Amino acid sequence: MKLVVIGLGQCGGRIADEFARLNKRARAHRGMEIITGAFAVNTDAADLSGLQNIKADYQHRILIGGRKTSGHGVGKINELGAEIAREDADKVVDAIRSTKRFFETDAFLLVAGAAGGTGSGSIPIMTQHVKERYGDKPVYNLVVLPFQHEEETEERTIYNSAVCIKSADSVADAIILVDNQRYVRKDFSLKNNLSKINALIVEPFYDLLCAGEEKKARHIGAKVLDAGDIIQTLVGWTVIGYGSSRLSRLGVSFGSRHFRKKSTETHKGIQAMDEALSELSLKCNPADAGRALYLLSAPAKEMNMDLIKELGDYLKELTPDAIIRNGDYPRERGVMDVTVMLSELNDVAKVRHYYSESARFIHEVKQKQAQAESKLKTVEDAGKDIPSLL
Ligand SMILES: Nc1nc2c(ncn2[C@@H]2O[C@H](COP(=O)(O)OP(=O)(O)OP(=O)(O)O)[C@@H](O)[C@H]2O)c(=O)[nH]1
Ligand SMILES: [Mg+2]
Repeated sequence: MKLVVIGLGQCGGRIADEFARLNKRARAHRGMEIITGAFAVNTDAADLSGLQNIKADYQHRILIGGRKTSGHGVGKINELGAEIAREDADKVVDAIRSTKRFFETDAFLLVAGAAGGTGSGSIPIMTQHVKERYGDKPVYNLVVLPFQHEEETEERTIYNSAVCIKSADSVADAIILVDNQRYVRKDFSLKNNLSKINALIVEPFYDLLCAGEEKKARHIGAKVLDAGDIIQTLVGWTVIGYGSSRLSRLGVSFGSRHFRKKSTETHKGIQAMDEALSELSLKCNPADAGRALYLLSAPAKEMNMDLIKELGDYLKELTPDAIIRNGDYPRERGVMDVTVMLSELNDVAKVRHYYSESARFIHEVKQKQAQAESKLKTVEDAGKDIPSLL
């Protein structure tokens, strides 16, 4: 599958840059392209200069809102991010049109952090414009949810997130939710290592995007998971996960029909799928998924249809209502990898939490405003007989 990736704001831009890196890796190691164009859009010129893999020209690193922000961002006011996106959307749409191999693109992926200003405000607006202009291709969003400490210390964090995801949900074909806090849980030192987190966020996309682009027979599975399968799976709220089991050399000494080898393979496969499910990009209940997919990637000799079926049965138990698509991807690396996507989730606790907390926030803001106005009125009343110099 080939994507055009557009990163909005600092978080979005850096993750788009990471996708550009993924494409370089696919080109160097697998001789294929998985990203037809990578763009970063920001109101902050310094953030754009810090990127490493996205082409450095103004058509790939796109500065918007120059007059309004003088190149310094919108300071977490996502309404302003949205307004600027509305004014400058054509700049972005025109740049996409210049993508060299645009005709090969299967879908768009727009990326942003929900809690900021530029990315949070502009992602729904840009999604709308891209959809209007390129109606025949699906447009997906990847939205990064804030760390817990941000939710606790900055009032606007939750409100921005709620407004961003609600708006994105009304325009995007699917929203892949990624919770920053999940990566800290895994390894606390990551809290201050955003680039490491970004690498972990994009990693599950590598095999997923590559599998359908293989041209060499020895890397083409019995059941190829291609762009069509992914597009059929991606609808509404979505999460993604990735797990890996190291293969011991032991397996090689048995013939492929040996019962011990088969049970080892199954065990390793289930172990990788368990990891993928416990490391999903956002905590959710798999039973709420309406669609799911899994991709098994391992050396050809370690894979067989039984293993794929057993993984399918296992996932079906956890997602009884989901239509499940799958694929196998023969790659030699001494590991067995499983990528899982759960989509069309009909309930996401975190989304509900943002919505209900924001409703309270809006109420509190209104109350505070009313209080402030009445205090101001008291001061004005007290000074009404004082002469003014103006
Ligand atoms: N995973 C990840 N999250 C990031 C990164 N940079 C920022 N964030 C998160 O994104 C949110 C802030 O959004 P930013 O992208 O910094 O904001 P912006 O879109 O540039 O908007 P303004 O700076 O307000 O104009 C916070 O929740 C951050 O934790 C990053 O590189 N990776
Ligand atoms: Mg910024």
